[in-house]
Amino acid sequence: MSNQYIAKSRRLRSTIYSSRIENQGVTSYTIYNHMLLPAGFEGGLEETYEHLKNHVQVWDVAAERQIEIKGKDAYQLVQLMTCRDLSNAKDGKCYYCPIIDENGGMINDPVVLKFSDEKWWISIADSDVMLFAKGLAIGKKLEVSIFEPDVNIMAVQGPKAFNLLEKIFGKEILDLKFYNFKYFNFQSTQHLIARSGWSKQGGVEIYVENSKSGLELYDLLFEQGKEFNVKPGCPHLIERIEGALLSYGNDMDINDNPLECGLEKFVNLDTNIEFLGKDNLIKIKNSGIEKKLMGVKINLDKINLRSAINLTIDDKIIGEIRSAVFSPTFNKVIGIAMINKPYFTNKGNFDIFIDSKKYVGEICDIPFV
Ligand code: THG
Repeated sequence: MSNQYIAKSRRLRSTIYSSRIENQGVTSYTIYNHMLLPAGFEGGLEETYEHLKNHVQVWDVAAERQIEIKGKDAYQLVQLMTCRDLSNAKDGKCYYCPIIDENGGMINDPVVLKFSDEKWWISIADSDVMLFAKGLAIGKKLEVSIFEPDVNIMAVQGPKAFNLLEKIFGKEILDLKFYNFKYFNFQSTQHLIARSGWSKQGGVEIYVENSKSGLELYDLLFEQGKEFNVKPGCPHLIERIEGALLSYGNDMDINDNPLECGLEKFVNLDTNIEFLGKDNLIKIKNSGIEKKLMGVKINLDKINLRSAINLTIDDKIIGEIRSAVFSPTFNKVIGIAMINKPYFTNKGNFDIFIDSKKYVGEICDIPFV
């Protein structure tokens, strides 16, 4: 098999950190929101996994783009797009929100930041939410402006994240609560920092608006982080599957609704908010879902999924595996699969064929335990 390279261009946008990570051992990229998102670093998947779980990493996640919704009708538009009730949302808080279409299909699963009723950021996964928002706003004649501000997130993740952050920002950073955000002073500027991030190891995300100062901060994190064994990193396939953090476009897409994706915690059908797809989601809830995202474990020591693979019982398709990786913790391949009714309640065994060889797996709950 040959190795291919991504031909970089203006359209596949670089980030303000690209030149840094390319001197720090980035080995692969994926494309996310038309932007480079690092996908691997020197050392390989298992070594970087151990490192993330024991130390601290700084990630270039600038591809988690912000869509700013600003103006008199900003709340109305944000609420129109999500089934999560944001009517009591507080300024300075983050909300994980399914964005759905008129059928209840998943458009995106962003983190939404509320600054005020009239200013929100939607920190999107990989789909063109800005265009969807603009269409809705134009159709509904809403008084809003919608644009992508120049914000480049770097995440600081890992069990030693706060040891490092405290050295730079002082004790105040330790008081930041999960899914809250605040501006913190750094040299002569301020940076928005949220206690969040796409790992279960703890840490923050720094929403860099001033790139010169952001790069100074990036460099300082590495200088001050030496004693904590800081390394560059990126969202980690093993860690995120073990923690069941969903990846839009991989685990779910517009053909799946949030109830099927296990996101019922973020679906509010009993209040009087107005959002697209509400009637359909109520119908789906009443009749019950036909498929559900579940965990799977397979007796295999490696896998490289490029597309979904069917799972079968006695040659009958019972679902498909959508993300998978070998987990050193479980010493098996683990994955996230969309499983048809009634198999998602039975949690039995299934067969999977890879390179025409048959392997056996079992359905389980996520997060994996
Ligand atoms: N941070 C920011 N923006 C993002 C992501 C992020 N945009 C793209 C992508 N990630 C969006 N997807 C997710 C998926 C899961 C979570 C966050 C963003 C997540 N979930 C928590 C969990 O499952 O533990 C639950 C959060 C809650 O309880 O409210 O963190 O990572 N800025």
